[in-house]
Amino acid sequence: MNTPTETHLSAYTPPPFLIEHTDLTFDLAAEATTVVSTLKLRRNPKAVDPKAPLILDGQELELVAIALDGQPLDASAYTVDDDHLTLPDAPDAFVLSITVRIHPERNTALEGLYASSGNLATQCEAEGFRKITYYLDRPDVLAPFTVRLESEISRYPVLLSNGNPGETGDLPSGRHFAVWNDPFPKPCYLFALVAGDLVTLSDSFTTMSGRQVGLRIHVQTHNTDQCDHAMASIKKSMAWDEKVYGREYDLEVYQIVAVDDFNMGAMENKGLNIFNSKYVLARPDTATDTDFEGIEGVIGHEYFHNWSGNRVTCRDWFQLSLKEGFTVFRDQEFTSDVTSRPVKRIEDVARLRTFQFAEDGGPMAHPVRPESYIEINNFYTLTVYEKGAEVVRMIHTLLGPALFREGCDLYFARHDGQAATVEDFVAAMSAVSGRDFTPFWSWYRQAGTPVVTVTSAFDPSLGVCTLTLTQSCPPSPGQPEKGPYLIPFKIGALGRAGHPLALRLRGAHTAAENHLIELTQPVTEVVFEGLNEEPVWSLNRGFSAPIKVEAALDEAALALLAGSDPDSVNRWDAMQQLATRQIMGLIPSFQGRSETPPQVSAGLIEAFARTLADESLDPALAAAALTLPAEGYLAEQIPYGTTVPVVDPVAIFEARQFVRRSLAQKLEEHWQAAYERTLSTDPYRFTPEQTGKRRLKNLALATLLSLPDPKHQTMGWWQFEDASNMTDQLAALTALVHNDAPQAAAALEQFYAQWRGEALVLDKWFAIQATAPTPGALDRVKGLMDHPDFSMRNPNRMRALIASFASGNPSRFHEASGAGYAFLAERILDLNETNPQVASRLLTPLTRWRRFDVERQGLMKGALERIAAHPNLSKDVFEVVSKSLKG
Ligand code: B3K
Ligand code: ZN
Repeated sequence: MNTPTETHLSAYTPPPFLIEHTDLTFDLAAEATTVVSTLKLRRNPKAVDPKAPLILDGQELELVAIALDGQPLDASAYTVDDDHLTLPDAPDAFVLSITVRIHPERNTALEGLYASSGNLATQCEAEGFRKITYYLDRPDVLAPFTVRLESEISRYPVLLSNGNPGETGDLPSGRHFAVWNDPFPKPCYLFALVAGDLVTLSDSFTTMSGRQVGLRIHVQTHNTDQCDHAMASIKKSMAWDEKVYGREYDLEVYQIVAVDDFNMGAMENKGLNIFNSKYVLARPDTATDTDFEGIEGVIGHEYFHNWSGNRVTCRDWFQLSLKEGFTVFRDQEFTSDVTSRPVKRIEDVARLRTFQFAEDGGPMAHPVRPESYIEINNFYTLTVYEKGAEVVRMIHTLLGPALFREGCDLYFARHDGQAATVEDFVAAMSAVSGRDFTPFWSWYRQAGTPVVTVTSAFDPSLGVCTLTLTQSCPPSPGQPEKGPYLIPFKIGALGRAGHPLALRLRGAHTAAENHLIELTQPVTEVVFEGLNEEPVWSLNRGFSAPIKVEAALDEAALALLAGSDPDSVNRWDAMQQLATRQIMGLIPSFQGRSETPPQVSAGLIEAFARTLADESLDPALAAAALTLPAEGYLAEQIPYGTTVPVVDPVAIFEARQFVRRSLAQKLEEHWQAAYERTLSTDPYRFTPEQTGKRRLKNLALATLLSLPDPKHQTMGWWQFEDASNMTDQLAALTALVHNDAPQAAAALEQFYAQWRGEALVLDKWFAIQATAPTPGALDRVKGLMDHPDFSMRNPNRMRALIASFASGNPSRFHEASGAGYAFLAERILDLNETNPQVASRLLTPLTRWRRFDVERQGLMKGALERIAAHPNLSKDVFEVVSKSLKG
């Protein structure tokens, strides 16, 4: 293989040609589809070279015909290679007509036009349109589209594309056609078409200016009873974007199609969103609370893209976070408003700290706005999405909600119909606030997680407390030195009795319980005066910046914050820190490096007891506080560097399990009481009240089942059998299987028999078995690969088994033999050619090889080297493997 080339942000130039109108005609069939494109082209007055050739992108296309202004082009007038069609002497303005043939049925990469369950669907972002026809496949070339679809009626009765519906009709020989017009200029990555045997559920929404918009969800016949929640979510999203951002929908119809084979979650194609069915289908008995929340959030996300992404799109793929970070921020706020703000924030913070921080510390670390890539699909990351959202959130914090809204309005007004940059977004925020964002830019340009170290010096005689805040950021690949960040750091403090302290800054006249300190220098000193007692600091409240905070808070201080901090995130975090310290402290005992028998501290037990007994606490927040930090988060707490200590996933698992069992045993009655008081016979509803109770109840169940006690196991079995909703049924099944209860096998069998016809539920059945930390996990996974319901080709099913095992079962995946690594490497090579995007994602656990002991390092590196040596590596896999071995 030739080494793939890198694309650099610094090499951006405007497109040499623009497209004034795009006209497409499809003659659709899975075996062979013919695409006729008619492009109205003209030279871009902003082109660097006014004589540049026209170079269209195209891959895996059979060129059938090509004509310029209606005249067939002579073969000498153009060249074709694997990736391009080039016209060296293109005129200044002309119409180019190209006919190509493609083969959706052979498309296993699920990018471009492909077949799924007998239907046809597209996925074009980032660079999939070039697999449909020759085109200027870059986001800064925008055109209105007219699309005509033709097919057999019986095979594809429903024909959909972007925009507003146009003419439809029958054709001879049992065929029909449909025309779609999208008046809003768009880049081709937002193009979509769907053809298939689908049922359409219709509803409508009246926009703030009184226009009626048709809402349509298209699904396979057997799924029609699982769309109510999705439809309600669309309406909520539309109403929310009007209320909070003043953004109105712009077409006559808004459509969603659910497909079973999809590489990621969903896609915001203009007016025709295509979704992984996982993010559409839900019924109380088939979907969990988490699924319901995921659907609402993803529907919101894709809908919000209509403005942040579609009406204003990205100039180039380096600007990806311009639409993704911003839209994640928007969907997070939406979910906060329609569910529970503190619970949502805690979930997001936990995910960011566990997964994004790990990415930031690994070989694939990159800034929110990367400077180069080999394969852009590798950059749809937690950094671009979740850290990108945190960056927007910090702007929101610095400006306050009113100015932030003004900034958004200005950004949309200035750039509607354009392809914009991160600079444009920040410039709008700067214009409305008069603020200089120069010191803020580190967040977009530097990779890595900044660390803020806090020391506090209290002088009781003067009543003065000095906080010294020191920021730094560790090196990351290609960025050995980092400049300082502008960090919005929210703080408050409690007195020893747990009451909030009013804090007065030196020189200020008034005191406040909350302060927003802007750190811009490597070291900042802040002095508070008039204090009667030493403050217990509550730092980075609300997780106001995506950083690591290092402060030497003792156990008593953490216990105080865990019980009394008015900031929900920090109250939760204090409990996490208590538990983290406890578990980390026990690791040596489980590595045979400590003589003293392991023991759980009285302080932690007391803190858990208090939380469990506090009936006034929101059950959802109680559950969050009582959930032990995830193994991945614990691994993150071990310092980075080449010397010991190193991550030992087996000892982490055992230490965590020991703490869980000890808390179960010592507080058995508390857990039992919490379980009983959260039981309910109310019919299932997806409300914050109900989901909070179920969460606490199912945490209590899982904790109790960690004790091998027949009484609890029987309780688990009853819940499994009696459950009236999937949240409770799945929680019981997981508790039985993961704790190896005697009922586990029967429950698995019964669950399979009950749900074998529901693909999404069956995914859960595979995932539970793949993540069970019980012995023989790898053999189980291998065995399940032979199950008649398993398929490597369906991304959801593949992830349910393979990715769940590799990323969700660390103690078994990392078994010392290295068999897990060898297994994963084989699966990656399996998918390398058929579905490179998905293959590349599977690499994540192996990229972290430097964090482990010498033996594991050798085995993981060996697995990576085996992949690297493969002769036909896709760009996707090549990039991640080579950066992992180097970085
Ligand atoms: N924009 C799409 C993601 C496309 C991924 C391409 N590999 C979904 C989203 O973020 O809304
Ligand atoms: Zn998105």
